[in-house]
Amino acid sequence: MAETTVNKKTDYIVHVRTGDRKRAGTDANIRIIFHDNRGNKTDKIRLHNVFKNDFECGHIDEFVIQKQAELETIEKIELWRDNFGFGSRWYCDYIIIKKKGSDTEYSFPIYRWVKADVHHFFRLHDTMLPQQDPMAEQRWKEMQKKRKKYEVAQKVPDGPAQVKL
Ligand SMILES: [Ca+2]
Repeated sequence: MAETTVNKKTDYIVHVRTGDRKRAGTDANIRIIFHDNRGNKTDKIRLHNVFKNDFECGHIDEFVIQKQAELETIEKIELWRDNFGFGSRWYCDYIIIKKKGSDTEYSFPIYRWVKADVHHFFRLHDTMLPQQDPMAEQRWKEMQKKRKKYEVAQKVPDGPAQVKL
């Protein structure tokens, strides 16, 4: 194994937005692994709040993930779900990860249906340059479209700041 071992642990804050389209919400179990730029990764993490119905249509859910490997730059996420519940299908808009106590956000635009029992890999959109992207041309174009959509969505919180000028 060429991977370096991460002994240091840290907590992460994860925000997940479920799409507001029809039947976007789910009760399925959502699991995720974070991968960093050095080949390190977290354990399998179940995104789950005990007393809350997570992943409902149009909602942003927050998860506090404790004591996971302290990664450097989170470059990639591995995301999957099971088939639990009626209408387990799930449309995810995006996932944003932060290390607790840090302002750096790792944003993963998704904007797609997450199929059951398939491990989906998503890359950090800020670092994805065409020349580094091993994915096919078609895939790249698709991601660019999603990225544009994501940026538009992100402009909403900036609105009032622009008005202040
Ligand atoms: Ca739910």
